[in-house]
Amino acid sequence: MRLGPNSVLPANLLLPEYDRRTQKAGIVHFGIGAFHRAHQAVYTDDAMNAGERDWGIIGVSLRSPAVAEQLNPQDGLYSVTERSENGDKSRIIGAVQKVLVAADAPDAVIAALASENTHIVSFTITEKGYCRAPDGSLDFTQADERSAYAYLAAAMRQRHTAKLGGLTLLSCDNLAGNGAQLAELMRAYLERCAPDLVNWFEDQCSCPSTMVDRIVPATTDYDRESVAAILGSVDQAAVVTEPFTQWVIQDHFVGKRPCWDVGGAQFTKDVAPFETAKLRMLNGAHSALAYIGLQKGHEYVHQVIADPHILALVHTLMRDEAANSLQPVAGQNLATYADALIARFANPALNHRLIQIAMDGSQKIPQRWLETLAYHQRQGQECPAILEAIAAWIVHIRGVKHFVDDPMRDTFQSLWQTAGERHIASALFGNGGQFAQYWEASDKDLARVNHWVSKMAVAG
Ligand code: CS2
Repeated sequence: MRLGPNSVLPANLLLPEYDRRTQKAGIVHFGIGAFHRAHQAVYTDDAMNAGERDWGIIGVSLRSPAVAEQLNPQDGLYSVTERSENGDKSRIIGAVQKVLVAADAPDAVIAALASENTHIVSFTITEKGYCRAPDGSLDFTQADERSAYAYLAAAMRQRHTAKLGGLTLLSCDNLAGNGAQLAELMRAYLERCAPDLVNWFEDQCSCPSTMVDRIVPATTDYDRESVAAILGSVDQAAVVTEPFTQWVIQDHFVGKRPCWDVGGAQFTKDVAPFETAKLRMLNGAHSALAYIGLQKGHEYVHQVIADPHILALVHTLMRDEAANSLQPVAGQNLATYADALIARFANPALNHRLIQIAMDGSQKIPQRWLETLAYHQRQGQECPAILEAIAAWIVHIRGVKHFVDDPMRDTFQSLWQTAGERHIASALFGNGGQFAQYWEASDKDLARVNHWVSKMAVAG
């Protein structure tokens, strides 16, 4: 039996405590993958369990029907299972009302965005979903009529004409200054495609920054089976996650917002210290674990962290390199943070695949590694751990051992072909290199990376 409103579920399971049928949808969410379902949707469910109303979520997938096919037959219901050494703890989330596939139902997406009930549009579209050119500006070859920007612009026009209020656009992706970036990119889109809406957007809409954190491995068949054993129903939209969750949100909303703080979210004036620490320490270490671990033949994060050499490298990367590039604010203890991250990575029950983290490195490494490298370069300091990680990434993007899932895959293939093992690091990070705008490596750094690249390439 498939999970749905009529499922008979175990008595100890936490269920939505509000009448789902009478809730209006206050949120439209782009990119309703596992991360959103294990994170923002849970905070929204908590808020409605605490008595808030009309914060139902309409999920949007831009192209793929997969999540719609998982969730719609279940009336939007799904389970979140927290998995640790101590076992599994599941609950049912009722916040999601339905999923629209924009490519199939563009007008329904625009209508949802333009509805007077909608106050917040949130995003987990991954780094590449923002359609940025390498210099960070909007790339109009990607930002076409199938991008989130086009649906937003069409809806903004309707809201403007109908004299409805603006929207809060809430980026929940791992970008540095994600709100500010989204504001820039949206404005650039409007300037070209709907210039008469630019002022309305600037006056009526806001784009708060957020730091989101929860490790959510892609759901596997094994996960779905083990969750079915708990629920007594088959949940095609099940998500399995770690117990830890964190959400820090810049308190800059143009309309109403749910009391996400009842579920532990923090509203604050300035997210940057939390966001930068998370990107450079957690995500920076994650990417290093992924590329180095894959080189060494590992499959999961917890396996790599058990390797003493890599654990030492991750300590150096987090403490000496990432944390030392940050200015902690009151209440932020970066040493404790690093320890907590290592403990989370070591969760043996989670089975977080390295290849999942290795995806889209071109979109991730600027904010995870290169900003840290550039900071220390200005101070005249070295970052041996990140340099070793860079070498592992360079070997990864050659695509010999693993498929390179990255929008710059073709560029990387041809760079490797023309530059070869001896010059590839320079083609990427040397003067005029692909990523030199973020960090231009010194000759000494290049020599170090080259040394590692040839060592790792020999090791296979
Ligand atoms: C990971 C993140 O896949 C990745 O690149 O580093 O998804 C990470 O698990 C989350 O940011 C944790 O909050």
